[in-house]
Amino acid sequence: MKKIGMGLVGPGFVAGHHIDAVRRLGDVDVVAIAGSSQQSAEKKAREYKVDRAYGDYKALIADPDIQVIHNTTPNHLHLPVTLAVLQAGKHVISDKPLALNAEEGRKLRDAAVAAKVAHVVTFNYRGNPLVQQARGMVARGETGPLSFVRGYYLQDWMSDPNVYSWRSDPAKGGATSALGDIGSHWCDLAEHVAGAKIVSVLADLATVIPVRYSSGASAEAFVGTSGGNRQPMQVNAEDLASVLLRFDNGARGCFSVGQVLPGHKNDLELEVNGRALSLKWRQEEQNELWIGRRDQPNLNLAKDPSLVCRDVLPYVHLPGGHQESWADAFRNLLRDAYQWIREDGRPEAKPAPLPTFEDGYRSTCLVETMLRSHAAGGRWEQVQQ
Ligand code: SOE
Repeated sequence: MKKIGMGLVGPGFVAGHHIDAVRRLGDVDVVAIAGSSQQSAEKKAREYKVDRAYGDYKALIADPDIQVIHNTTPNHLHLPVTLAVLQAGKHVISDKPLALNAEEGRKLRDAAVAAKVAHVVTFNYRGNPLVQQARGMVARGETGPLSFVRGYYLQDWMSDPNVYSWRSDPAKGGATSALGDIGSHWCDLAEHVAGAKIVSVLADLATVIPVRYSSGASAEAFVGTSGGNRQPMQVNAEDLASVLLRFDNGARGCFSVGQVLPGHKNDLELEVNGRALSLKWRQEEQNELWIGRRDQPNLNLAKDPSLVCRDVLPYVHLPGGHQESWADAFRNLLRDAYQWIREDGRPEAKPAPLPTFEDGYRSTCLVETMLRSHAAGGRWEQVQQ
């Protein structure tokens, strides 16, 4: 089988996980990476054992050995880099959020559809086997009609005021921080599992740490800080938010996000309550799905190929009791993406769970509606798309 040539632009925190995941697929060749300068690209290329390095992403896009480009740059570069990939007629995998705002998100969705290529946004929690199990149970009516969808996505890596990341800089991260970075994951997962769309929101946002201290370099996610000469930086974007939700199937919901909550590492939880039963999944205990009932004992369904539904089996790689993890779910998402790429991105060949630029655009609309709701003093706002 001829290998597919892959190139990556933006070798920061998540880039190594993209490279690791595609290497594990076996039929993808990591051809090159592009960074902000030739020197930094070469350093990263050595680290990731990639042969070619480009200091200019346009040169990487023009490389004839590359058919698919992963965009893992900070948010403000999503639009120019991804548009250039689409203009070159190449397949594209973009990190979330798809763009800085809904206007940019729409541009990218339209350009992707017009380019007739595969376009994927990394809402990677969809790749977890028990997420797919929960989605199937809701879709088959096992939960009964949903009345409530709730949860949270909490982290602590921004609790230290010495963490100043591009996410806090509106020019690079956009007007939002926690909602765009991790609220986008939660809402995508909630809609994906519930099989329903959020139609209106009421949001309350807060900036717990309004002044951060920058060393000049953008802090990587989850990496601790060290001393040095630091400049105070005013931060206006939210690092904490709570949102009430209404869904198009009549369900109500709510979720909170925060990145300044000590002890919460990557604590994403989603619970759906149907009239017949409830389901709860937590990212940090991702090998179990809680099933809650009123008239029978509650139980924890283990991620075990002999216990999950048949259509979930491609997402499970190890027997029960053998824990699978974030990286395995990430690889599942990219496996689906490359399956679509092998089909040349034909819309009818897209694997059903795979998130596209349509989902990425939708997410930018949801976050924008939440910002609007908060700015209006905490008012119900309809999602416009
Ligand atoms: C940082 O908050 C981050 O890396 C997110 O950007 C990812 O999308 C999430 O999966 C883990 O946390």
